[in-house]
Amino acid sequence: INLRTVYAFAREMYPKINAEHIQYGTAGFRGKAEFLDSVMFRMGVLATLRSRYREGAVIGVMITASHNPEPDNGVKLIDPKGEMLEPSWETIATDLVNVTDQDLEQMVATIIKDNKIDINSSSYVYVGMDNRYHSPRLLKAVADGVIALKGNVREYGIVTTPMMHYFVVAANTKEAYGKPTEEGYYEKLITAFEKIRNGQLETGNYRNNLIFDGANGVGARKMLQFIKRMSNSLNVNVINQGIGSGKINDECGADHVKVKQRPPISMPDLEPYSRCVSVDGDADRIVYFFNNDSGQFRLLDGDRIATLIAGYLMELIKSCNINLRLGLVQTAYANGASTDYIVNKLKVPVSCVATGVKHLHHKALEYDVGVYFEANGHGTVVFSDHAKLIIKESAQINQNAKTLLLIIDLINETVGDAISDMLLVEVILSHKGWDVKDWISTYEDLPNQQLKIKVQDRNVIETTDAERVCVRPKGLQDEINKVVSNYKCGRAFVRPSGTEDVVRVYAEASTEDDTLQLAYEIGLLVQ
Ligand code: 16G
Ligand code: ZN
Repeated sequence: INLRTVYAFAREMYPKINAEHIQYGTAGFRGKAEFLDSVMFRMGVLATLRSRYREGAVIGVMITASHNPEPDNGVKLIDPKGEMLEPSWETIATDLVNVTDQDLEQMVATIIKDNKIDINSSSYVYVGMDNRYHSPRLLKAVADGVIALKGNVREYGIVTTPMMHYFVVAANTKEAYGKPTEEGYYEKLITAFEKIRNGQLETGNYRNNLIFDGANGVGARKMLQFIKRMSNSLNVNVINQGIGSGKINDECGADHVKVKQRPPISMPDLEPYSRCVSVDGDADRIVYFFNNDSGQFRLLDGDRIATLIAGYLMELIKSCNINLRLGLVQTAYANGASTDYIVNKLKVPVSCVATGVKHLHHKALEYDVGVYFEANGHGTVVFSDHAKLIIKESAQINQNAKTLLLIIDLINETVGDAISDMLLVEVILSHKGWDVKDWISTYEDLPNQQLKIKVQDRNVIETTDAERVCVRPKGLQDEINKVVSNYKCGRAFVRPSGTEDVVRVYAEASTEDDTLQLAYEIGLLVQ
């Protein structure tokens, strides 16, 4: 391969037009779509190098800006087992997109040499995108990056982020994980879901109807595909489907519902306590919500989903008479009441880690069965090989262990998957015969408040202990402690955002007024 081609390609078709330094962060590269062409081309190059480095294993590339507004886009690489890109390659990615067009050829050569990559070996890159109008253009740039290095590329078109993770794992796994196709994905989830439901559609207070807010994103399209393929196991009414004038994530979707604490636009008139869900623009986050009989909006966020799933799995495992270590992983944003409920009522051990999916995922792998969720609705469950083996053995004699095996099939273990999470929640609610009123009455959330504080340099704030303790600037934590001690059930922390140029403040206390006051006082300390 002549690296000159790469250089010529880049200069001719994907010149770097923005000199601003950008960094491969928790969400990969994100920004205004018009500046991303050269980034995409180079990520196609990098994915091909990564595939060759991993001896030809399939590497995934997902083009999306998730819950961001429509003008934004972004790109993330998926490693062979469906996990996020390895941290040392995040640094390589950052270096590669920041060099000038003139230095690109040299940079590629350096990456090849440093990592001892056989440039003539085979490679495979899978690429998919969300339904933003600039995504097809950016997908072509990624594909051209692959082709510049004479790699193989498979284009999936419009898919959810978790679908891309599924395709990569399915392609790289030798055992029967599922087919690396869109149909294979539907088939795996729907088969598991319908086997678990076993024709039982409504039990106790559980009703079979659901409003699904698709955020005008790809989740809406895929939900419609699910509905087409499901026998009547679930009646889903999809709103914000992304047709007409609706913009992705605009006044709708999981982020809007969680942050603004109100329903999305285009809601039909509903009976009180009707079950509704919102997913985000690329369908890797989900929250539930409803209105009660006084018309008050109530949210069932990631914490609620996590406690529901962990409690159910705990029960199921106990009923199989098998011994597996189950744990729940949260972040500092988890409502204190949820942690209290899961530790003291359900007796499930909880660990707390720093914000960002990769930290949660990593920690969850330490358990036999690790449930993890961020309060914003991103989460899943991971099962160790040991756990799978034990459950399989038990399934030969135990019906509940058989159900557990189906649950494993229903779960997208690689990453949070809004649709898979939703199907799991539906299974649990129907099993318990619960409506949303039953679900929300398991515990009472503490009032909580978040603030964004603009500062000169957010990185002067350094934290430890899963972001719950501030170690720098010196003395700040003592001041925070002093303020917090004046509030009943008070808890607060500050951390620099990983995605915006702000410091975030989180506060919770026993009353709404106290919470507002506490957040305000902590905000003053940071400013
Ligand atoms: C990213 C993270 C998300 C986290 C958020 C926090 C991934 C895939 N996404 O979107 O998990 O909640 O950042 O943003 O890891 P912040 O640092 O600005 O608060
Ligand atoms: Zn997302």
